[in-house]
Amino acid sequence: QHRFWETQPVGQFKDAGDTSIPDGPIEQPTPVSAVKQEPYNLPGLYEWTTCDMDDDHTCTEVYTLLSNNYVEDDENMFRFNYSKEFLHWALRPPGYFKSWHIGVRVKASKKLVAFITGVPARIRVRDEVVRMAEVNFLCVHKKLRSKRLAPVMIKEVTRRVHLENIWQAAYTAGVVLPTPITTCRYWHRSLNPKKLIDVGFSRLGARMTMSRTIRLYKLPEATMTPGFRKMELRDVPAVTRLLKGYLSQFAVAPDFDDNDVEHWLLPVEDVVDSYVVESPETHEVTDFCSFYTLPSSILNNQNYSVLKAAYSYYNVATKTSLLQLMNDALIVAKQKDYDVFNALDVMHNETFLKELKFGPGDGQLHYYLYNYRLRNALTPFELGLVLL
Ligand code: YNC
Ligand code: MG
Repeated sequence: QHRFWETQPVGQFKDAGDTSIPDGPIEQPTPVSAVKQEPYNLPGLYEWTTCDMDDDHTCTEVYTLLSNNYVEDDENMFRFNYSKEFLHWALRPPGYFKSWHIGVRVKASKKLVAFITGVPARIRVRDEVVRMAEVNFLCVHKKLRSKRLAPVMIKEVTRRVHLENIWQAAYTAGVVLPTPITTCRYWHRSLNPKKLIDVGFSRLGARMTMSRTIRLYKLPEATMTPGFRKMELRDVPAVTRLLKGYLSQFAVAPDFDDNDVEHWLLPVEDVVDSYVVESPETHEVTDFCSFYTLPSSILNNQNYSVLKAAYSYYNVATKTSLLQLMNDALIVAKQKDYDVFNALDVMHNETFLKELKFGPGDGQLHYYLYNYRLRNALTPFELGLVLL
């Protein structure tokens, strides 16, 4: 029933529980010279294009395709609305390959109708650091769905990843495919409960009034931890150290160096926000938290068109409690006018979700590895990886 995925080097459902198959790569690499040199064939009306994300016009075309055709919730009330600035950031990390930013155009009109991307990453799986592609932004225009275009796009990105001598990938999806390494849930913390209820994102609880609900989610005006401030360039080495220490305990996590931290965690306005706690006495950086900005378009509402959402990214608490650190993250998100703060139940997030009044969402997020088998699924709290 997975005509395409059954042909791919991924954990197959039929092998679940088979302990005779070892963990690790499913297929061995071939010499790069043996990788297919020509792109896969597309249906005749379409052509491949490499999207130059430094080109403002191309970036706008990608933005427009995604804003009209990318991921929606199950009830089709909201659709992710990644900003151009976000796409520019997400697709150009250290060592990125332009050739992994792949579009499909209509030959006649040159209209962009499909997209898929990879970016390079070093991901540690248990004791092994593996060069991988993080594959994201797979999108086929609504009018071209169910025509088996997605498998061609996945094969083409795979080919271009192989051409860089990389043989593994990590990705997430809302759909179940062979075979998740773990399944996570999003939790949501209301910051602007009135708007969230008005647009149908949340509902008034049983025996709750609007004013009681607003009071329930009220936050202090100012952050509470002494020394809590925005992360700066000079904090990169300390943040890298904190992250390395923290992420080492998870079964699957990125292996970040200073360059990665500078790219992925240094604040970019309306894209990624990071805060550190600098001890007022020793000036040591002891804690760190971050979130990224991913608005959703609100479909079919008279009063509102955008939901402003913050997504918990990487957080490390050593001196401050994680609870207090995340409460400060909520406070800054509220100050910056976000409507909701979202977090997955990965890493140690379980320890603050309920206490800080996050509620469980419907809809799950499945994590996958390509060409790397893990015999035993992980629990979400063994996972140290957040993909965008
Ligand atoms: C999906 N999300 O199962 P089977 S997440 C992977 N990820 O194959 P068709 C998916 N595969 O089951 P459509 C998938 N969704 O027959 C569907 N599939 O084996 C599989 N939605 O293809 C599906 N973006 O073209 C089936 O389907 C086959 O026209 C059917 O296109 C699918 O970015 C899609 O949700 C998702 O734009 C493009 O529905 C379309 O429906 C769409 O007939 C809205 O495809 C947006 C959306 C997905 C977001 C994401 C991660 C993608 C990961 C892809 C896998 C990467 C593997 C690693 C490659 C590098 C390897 C190295 C080394
Ligand atoms: Mg299709």
